[in-house]
Amino acid sequence: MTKKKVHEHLTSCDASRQMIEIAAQRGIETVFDRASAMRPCPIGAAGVCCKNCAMGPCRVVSAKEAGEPAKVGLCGATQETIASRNFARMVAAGAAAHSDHGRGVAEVFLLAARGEIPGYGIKDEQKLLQLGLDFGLDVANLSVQELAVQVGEKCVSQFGQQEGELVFLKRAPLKRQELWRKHRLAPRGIDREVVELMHRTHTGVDQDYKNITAQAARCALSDGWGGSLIATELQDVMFGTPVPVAGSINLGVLKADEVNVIVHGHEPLLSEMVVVASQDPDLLDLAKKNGAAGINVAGMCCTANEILMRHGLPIAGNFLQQELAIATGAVDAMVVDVQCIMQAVQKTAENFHTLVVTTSPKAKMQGATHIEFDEHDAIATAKKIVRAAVENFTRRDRKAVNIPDVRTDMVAGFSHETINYLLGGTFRSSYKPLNDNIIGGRIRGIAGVVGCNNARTTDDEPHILLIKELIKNDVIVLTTGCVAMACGKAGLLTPEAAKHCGAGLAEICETVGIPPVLHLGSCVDNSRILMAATAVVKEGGLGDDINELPAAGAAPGWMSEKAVSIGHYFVASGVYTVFGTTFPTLGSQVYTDYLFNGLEESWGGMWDFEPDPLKMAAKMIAHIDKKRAALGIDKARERVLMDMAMRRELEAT
Ligand code: NFS
Repeated sequence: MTKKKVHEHLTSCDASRQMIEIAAQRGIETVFDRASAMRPCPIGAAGVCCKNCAMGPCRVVSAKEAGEPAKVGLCGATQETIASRNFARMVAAGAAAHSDHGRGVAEVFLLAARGEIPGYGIKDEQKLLQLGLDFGLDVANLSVQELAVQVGEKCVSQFGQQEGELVFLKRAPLKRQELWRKHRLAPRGIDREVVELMHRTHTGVDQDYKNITAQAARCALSDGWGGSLIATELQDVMFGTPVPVAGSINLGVLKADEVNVIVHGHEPLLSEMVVVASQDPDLLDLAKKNGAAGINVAGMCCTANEILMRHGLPIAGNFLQQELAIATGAVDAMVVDVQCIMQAVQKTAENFHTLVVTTSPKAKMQGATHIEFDEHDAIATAKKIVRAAVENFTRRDRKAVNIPDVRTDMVAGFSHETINYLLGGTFRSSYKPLNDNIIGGRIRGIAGVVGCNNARTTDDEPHILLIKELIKNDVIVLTTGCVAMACGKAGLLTPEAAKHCGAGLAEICETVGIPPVLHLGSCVDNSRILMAATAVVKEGGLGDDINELPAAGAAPGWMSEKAVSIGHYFVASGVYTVFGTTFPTLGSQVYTDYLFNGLEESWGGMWDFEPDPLKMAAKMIAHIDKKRAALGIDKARERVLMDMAMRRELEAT
């Protein structure tokens, strides 16, 4: 294979391909090089390496692989126990990451509500009111500020709550709530479930894989219906609930003649302020003095989704593009906070003038410049960072700049509230039109396609193949995270993408003017998908619980522990959820079989694994059709299809 061919296989993104080529020419190592130089450990990848005590690590490979009887660990732990513990610990780490993000937002929200920090305010009073009602507050007799303080206190208390249930569980369909109670899956408090899961997976504690899986669900639910939901809701109240907004995406959004600041990571607390600082007249003057035409703020990873949805600011790229962005030589500062930041960005930056700025006390990086985010004076921190970028612009080597001329238009910002308005109209906002179209068969079902990019598969490719196949089959897609960005790059986030749809979905998109793939935000915003699914159930006509909906979830290119937590809370909420690329329990047949086939009976949702995106689509569609048949609405779709076929036949004659 020629070098070019090798690179073509790495990504389906044009801009990335160009930059991989340029990085290779310059001898700059990237994740793609490291992925080809190092194979994943097959035992660890399959979930059967136990390193939870110092008698190990014990590698409990199956008889078939090792040519000998299935082993147990030194303590006697079986494959299924070890695989479930490893799986559960991924859930715990993922839930902790999302929830700690949520806690950070809640703390800043509370400080802002108390008037202790400048710069943050209330942008969505309606949502604040809703939160007040969720917490049973006396909303009628409280001022906005009093309400904000009480909501902030209640949200913060959800993390340390020891008894009872998380308040937002009440938003779920009643049947789901009862199921959670019956199976003891209802989370008591967010931190408590993470701690208990870590305890139970310590060596010599919980030995029953089913029991471990249930606690993993309780922990994951404390993420989806707790920490993540709190993050989403409070960010909306503070920064505004997203409405559809046009933007552009890919490395081509970087500007050769402007100061480029990339905000990379997850928490919008600081990036919102960086946006404000980039418009500061003094800093703009300084930029001009330094020879720049302006200050260009672009996002990366989930921070990108946040600033696009709320400000229409461009997205430089998704997870696997972070080193490639720096390799353009045009990034004056990459500002990072927490999660999904490769340590390699600093090494890449050392080939250029790029300043990597860490901002969180939780996430420092050797060699990077640390400018700690002080929420008491967020604007001052943001200005300091932007000033550093502007000053650094003078050090840019213009001859080393290579910005691929690749960018795509997209529409983002479909909160579940917006879907309500768009489909039902401002005066009769409701999910009824969506439900009616599902019942009538124009829309076959709903898919949530979310998650990361993984250097073990062709970058972006499985997401796009899967989603094109789904929309071709009239399945409307809700997306978040790095998959949402992959869709943006591939042009699937515009109403024109209706051309890829089946006749039924195309008709809806054309009538309403929406893309067939709706960008709902960052990964914590998967909570919006839960809310949308719940709204569809509550609208009526499609069953009484989420597991009765003609719906399915997928993460074709997942890589982070957060994705496992997300997957598990979707499964525990009743969703059939398929992962691609790899699955972390395959070394234990017993445990994998339990996740794939054993859970459905009690929870209504279950896991699956399918690395081929087209087969993955077929499985999701088969599940959707099974649910349509159970609801008795399969006939409606057959009629619609017949109508279309007849119409085509008529047109042909
Ligand atoms: Ni989600 Fe967002 Fe991307 Fe994966 Fe990372 S940025 S929180 S974990 S890689 S989708």
